[in-house]
Amino acid sequence: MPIFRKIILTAALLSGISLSVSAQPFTNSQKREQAEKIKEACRYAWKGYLQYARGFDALQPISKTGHNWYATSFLMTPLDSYDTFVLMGLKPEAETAKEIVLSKMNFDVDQEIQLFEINIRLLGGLLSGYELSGDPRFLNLAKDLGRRLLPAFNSPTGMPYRYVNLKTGQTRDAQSNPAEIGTYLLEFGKLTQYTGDTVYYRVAKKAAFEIFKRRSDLDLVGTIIDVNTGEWKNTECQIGARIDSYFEYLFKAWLLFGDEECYQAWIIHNKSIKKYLFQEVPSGAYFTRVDMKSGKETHSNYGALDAFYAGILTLSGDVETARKIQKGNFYMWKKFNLEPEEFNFRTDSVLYPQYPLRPENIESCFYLYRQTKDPEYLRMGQRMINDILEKCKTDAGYAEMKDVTKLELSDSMESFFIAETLKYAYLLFSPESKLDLNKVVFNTEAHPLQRKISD
Ligand code: DMJ
Repeated sequence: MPIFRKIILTAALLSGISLSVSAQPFTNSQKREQAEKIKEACRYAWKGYLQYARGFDALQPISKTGHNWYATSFLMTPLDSYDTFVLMGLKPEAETAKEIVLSKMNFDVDQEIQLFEINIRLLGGLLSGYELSGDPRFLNLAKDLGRRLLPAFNSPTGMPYRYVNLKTGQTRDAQSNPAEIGTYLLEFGKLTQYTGDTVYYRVAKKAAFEIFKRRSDLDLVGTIIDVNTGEWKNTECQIGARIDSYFEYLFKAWLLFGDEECYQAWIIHNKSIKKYLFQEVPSGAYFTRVDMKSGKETHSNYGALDAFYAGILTLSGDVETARKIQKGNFYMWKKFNLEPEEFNFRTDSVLYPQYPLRPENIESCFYLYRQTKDPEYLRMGQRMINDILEKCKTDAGYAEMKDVTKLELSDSMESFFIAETLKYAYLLFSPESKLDLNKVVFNTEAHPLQRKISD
């Protein structure tokens, strides 16, 4: 039996969870209609990019201009979007995105880049692009980029600096965080598979385990750490910004490569996350923030990024906890009709009101629906994606919400909107045959990576 199903079924049996539906099922034609609507939105967002920002990293959908992260464009939107177009069967869009990337991408530039973002969006996108298309030019670019990222790991601890120059290898910024240190296992593991060079997985794993070995006696980690000294600079533990994908990759490195040490590390962290961070209040369950040493609550903030953890719990077989968290996730969405970046789940008040088109809440719905087939998650996903498509639409694409309480838009459409938000929403309403979760693992930017090398 495939491992994913095996974990799920065993966990469901052990916890006595009923997999039966608890609400009216969606008909296939309702699902198809919703999937088509999302596909159409994807075409629309891409059309805006091509018309106003072709060749740039991203579209600014209000000023109708292009935006680059750095002095030179790294074609974030076309590369991040390519596999979404392939999964949606949008052939002309996929061809154009591929052509833009393969004809223009150049990493031989004297440019300092942020390691984490370039890894999850570009390296992840190139690797999934290669696996989906078989075009070796994607793989050659991935190898070239991977080699240029390696100098970042030359710190006294082996934890990477936040920035590295693609040409000179010069590094900068030792004040980093678990997410920016521990989110390379999947992409670098794939590079090791494809190049035969063990250095990639070795540095990625060392970096993640340098964090793990500095966990507190409570098995928690902090938010900021100095990669030169290995000293924690901020000891607040939470599962959102700056830590999130460190936990995600420990679990997924096991799912993708069968790495038992990563799995054990995740089990240890997850046990403590559930013990010290998990909180139930009348509106639902949330993960709070605590000091990594005392376990005492520091801030009862919860937000859009934290919502991903229900998906990881689902993948790990803990559907019972995932369902509770998803109830909180959806409450946060409904309360503001678009989730805020952070709110205080104890006082029910907004802390950071923006919504930059993030995917995590819908992503968790996708995993929960795949596992339970409970139409409740289709309803949640439908409400969320339709809110986005209605409230964030502009003449040229979709825009970030500056303030969910005032419905004011701001001039940005992040590349993860097509890469992740629309992809997970589409997959939620599509037949399972579109994407087999036994065969792929999504990186944290929703780039599907195959569990076996196909050539
Ligand atoms: C994405 O770039 C990735 O999902 C990352 O792990 C977190 N932030 C954004 C989406 O919200």
